[in-house]
Parts: sequence; C-alpha cells; structure tokens
Amino acid sequence: ASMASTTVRNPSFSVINSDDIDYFKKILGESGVVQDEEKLDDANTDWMRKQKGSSKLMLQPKSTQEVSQILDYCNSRCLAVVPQGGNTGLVGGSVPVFDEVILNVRGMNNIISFDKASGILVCEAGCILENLISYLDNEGFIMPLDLGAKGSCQIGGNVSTNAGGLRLIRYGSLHGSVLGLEAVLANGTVLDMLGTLRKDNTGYDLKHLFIGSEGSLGIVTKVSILTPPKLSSVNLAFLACKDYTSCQKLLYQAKRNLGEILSAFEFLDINAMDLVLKHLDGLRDPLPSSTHNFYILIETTGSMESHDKEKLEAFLLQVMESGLVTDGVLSQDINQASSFWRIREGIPEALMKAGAVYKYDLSLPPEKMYDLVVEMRGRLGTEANVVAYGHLGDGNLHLNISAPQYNDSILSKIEPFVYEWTSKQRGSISAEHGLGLMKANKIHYSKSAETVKLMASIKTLLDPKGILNPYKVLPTSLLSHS
Ligand code: FAD
Ligand code: 2HG
Ligand code: ZN
Repeated sequence: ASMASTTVRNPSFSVINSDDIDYFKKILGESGVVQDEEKLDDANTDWMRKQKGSSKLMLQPKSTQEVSQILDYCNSRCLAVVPQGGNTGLVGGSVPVFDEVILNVRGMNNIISFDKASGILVCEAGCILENLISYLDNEGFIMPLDLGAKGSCQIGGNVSTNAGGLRLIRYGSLHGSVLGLEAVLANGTVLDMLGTLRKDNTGYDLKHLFIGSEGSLGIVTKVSILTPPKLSSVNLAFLACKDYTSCQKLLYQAKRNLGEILSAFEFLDINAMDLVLKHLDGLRDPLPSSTHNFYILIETTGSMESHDKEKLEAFLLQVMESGLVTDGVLSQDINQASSFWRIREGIPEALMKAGAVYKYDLSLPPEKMYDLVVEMRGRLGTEANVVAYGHLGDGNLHLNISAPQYNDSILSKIEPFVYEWTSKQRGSISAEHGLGLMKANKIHYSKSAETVKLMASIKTLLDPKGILNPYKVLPTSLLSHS
C-alpha cells in the first residue's frame, strides 16, 4: 500500500558522506546532528505508518542563520531535504521517500514578541501549537486555529500545510491570520517578510506562496500571526440529526440564529461515532438513549454568558421543535466539553486503531457531500467500513475507509472514483491536508493544466535543483530538473 512504490529516486541527488557530516557538526554542534537509529526510525515514518523513508540524517538547527547555512550547503552539494515539523501530516509529505536529509526546526521554539493591544504574536516556527495556545491563554488570547494534533504539530508545519481545523468557520484560514513570515529558500537566501501589519498592498504578497506549499518552496523559520482575544463564554452542544439533509438545514439555521457567536460546526456520522466509542478508552455516548445517524457539534464563543445562553437555548428549542434535531445535550462544565471534543478530535486515532485506513480530505458542495459517502458504501459493500465526518461548516468532508488490511481490491473500488467524483463537482481533492506524496500526481483533478504549469515554474524558479521536499506536491514529470 506504499504511496512511494512507483516513485524513482532522482539520480541527480548526492548521497551523504562523512565530509557532509563533519560540516554539519561544525555549524550545528553534535546535538544538532541526529544519527541515532531510533530517532531516525521515528522521523522516517509518517503518522499513519503508511510511508517509510530511509534517511540517515536529521538536522536540528537553532537559528535562521543555521538553516540558511544548511540549505546553502545542501543546494551546492545537491543533497535533497525534507522539512519536518511535528510529523503529524496525513499525506506522506513530512517524511523522506528515500534518503533525503530531514530538517527539523524544533529547536527554534522561542516566542519573539506578543503585543497585547493588537494580539499579534511573533514566534519561531518550531513552537508547538499547544504551547502557543497555553502561552496565549495566560495573556487572555487564543490561537486562530485549533486541531486534534495540537500536542505535536509545530506552527511552521501548520503554516506550511495551511492547516484548517476546528475554528476556521469563525477565524478564517491562515492566509488571513498569518500577517508575516520569514522563510529560507533552497539556496540559503533568507526572505524577511515578517511584517506585523494588517494591511500592506506593496506589490505581490509572497508570504502566501509559503502558506500551504508543504515545504516545497522554502523553510518557514518565523511566523507573525494575528490572535483573537479569549472570550469568557464558551458553550458546546452535542446534537443528533436523523438524516443528512437535517444536518445541512441545521447549519443554515445556526449561521442565521447564532451568527456572530458561532465558533465551530462539526459533524460525524454513526460509523464515526461507533468507531470512537469502540477504540478509545474512557468515552461515553453523550446521547445514549437511542442510536442516531448523524451527530453535530456546535460551539459558540462570545463575551456575555447570559446573552449567549439565551441565544443558544432559543436556537436549540427551535430546532428541536421543528424536528431538525432529534436529541441533544449542552455541556455543563469544562470536563464535559472536553469529552465531547475528544469524541470528534479522536476519530483519526480511532481509525488508526481499527486497522488499515484510506483517507480522503475533500471540499465539496455541502448539499452533495454525503451522496459520495452513500455511493462509496454501495461500491464497497461489506468489504470496508466507510466513515464520514468533518468540518461541515466549511464544506470539508473527511472520508475515511477503514478495513482490517490494505488490499488492491478495496483500493480499486475507491480510486480513481473518489477523485473523479470530486473533480466533477469542482471540489478539491485536498481541503486542508495538502497533496504531499499521496496526491502529488492527482493535482490535475483540482487544478487546470495551465495553473499546474505555472506552479511548476515557480517551484523551478525558487528551487532550481529541486532539493526541497522532492516527489511531493507536484508531479515529478513536470519539473525541469527531473
Ligand atoms: P509535518 O507533518 O511535520 O509536515 C507537514 C508538511 O509541512 C510537510 O510537507 C513538511 O515538509 C512541511 N513542513 C513542516 N514544517 C515546515 C517548516 N518549518 N517549513 C517548511 N515546511 C515545513 N490538518 C488540518 O488542516 N486540520 C485538522 O483539523 C487536522 N487535524 C489533525 C488531527 C490529527 C490527529 C492529525 C494526526 C493530523 C491532523 N491534521 C489536520 C493534519 C495537519 O496537516 C497537521 O496536523 C499539521 O498542520 C502539520 O504540522 P506538523 O508540524 O506536524 O508538520
Ligand atoms: C480532522 O479534522 C483532521 O480530524 C483529520 O483533519 C482528518 O483523519 C482525517 O481524515
Ligand atoms: Zn480536519
């Protein structure tokens, strides 16, 4: 089932030798040069355990200057490099395919500045998302993004994947909240774009090239990000709907009636719920009196508890009376709220425990989204468990197909069908996880030939030897150095 099985190592890349190691030790010291087998084994293996590289070297620089020296050297030696953050990526983008050098900025984890008046945080790219969340919590602020991988993922990785997550419906994507960044190009050039301005229309806004480029254009070393204030009133409802149409109508109503306090709108179907309850310890069904086909999590965030409660309760009364919602519960305290979130955020982990998983991350018109799930169940019958959940409020379906083992019969029933179906709806084959290795050759399902060609020209301009994250994002056949 390896995604790399058809990829061939680019022969123009060098193989590391002892002179290279000596040079890296000279600039980084012993601690920055990792050759320990166990550590390399982890760094060579992706979160899904689907992809395994054979890198013999991981570098851990402590400054932008060191990143620049590393890349300058790798570029001149034609050594391929994989930028790696928390290694929580889900498309095989963060691990080597062959023997690429792994570059991890985990040692660059300082907060550079935080301005309480504006809420602008400037930090190094290796900061772990959860640490930033805790830091800001003390200051009375929150991060504009939140996701299940927060305990491991780095802000540099989040920016490089343009991670969406659970709050995008409220705070928008990182293309909006990232105000500036610093990046190092393949030849070691440091690009200082670390502005902290809300508005800056002085020509092309090149930072956007690095947001979501999955380490293929440069290493993100610093980030400046706009953070929202932490508001005092957060409420979470766990609701059940009898059918998908009701979920959609509920979203429509929530946007109208909860308006400015709506901060998350997530869905999971019964298959996802069953899987979580079966594989994760210590979780209980919040609505145990009967089974339901669909579950919705609605979070509200506002500044006045009494106002928010009144609004939310009136909304819930209305949607229960009209039959859109068949059952529901409001979390009573922070522990209950986190157990509700754990159900939703724990689905990827439960899927891993259940066995093999084929993962698709699609943007689709919400009214069509669940048709795909139903069709997929028809195609697979009892061969696999089709699990659907995701960021319904953003039109993002996480379609996961779970089976005891990987096998070609299952795969042939899923692909290319799932990509063709998505393309026909003018959807995206990657809403938020990126293309990585898994979908580099599938890009044409979502982007026109002319667009992909221009992307390849930009890649070649910024990284002429193609040393940065090779075999990922773009089809290798389009790159001039291949
Ligand atoms: P990695 O996985 O290490 O790398 C990801 C990509 O970014 C790779 O291509 C890598 O080369 C590149 N990269 C990493 N750091 C840098 C850098 N400093 N400079 C340049 N390139 C770099 N994603 C969502 O969008 N929304 C979710 O809700 C969500 N939930 C998740 C839940 C779980 C449990 C898991 C395991 C993953 C989830 N993801 C989600 C996937 C998501 O892509 C990652 O969690 C996160 O954004 C990646 O950060 P990371 O530091 O782990 O990067
Ligand atoms: C989520 O929203 C993540 O939980 C992971 O993006 C999605 O596992 C997945 O398919
Ligand atoms: Zn997601």
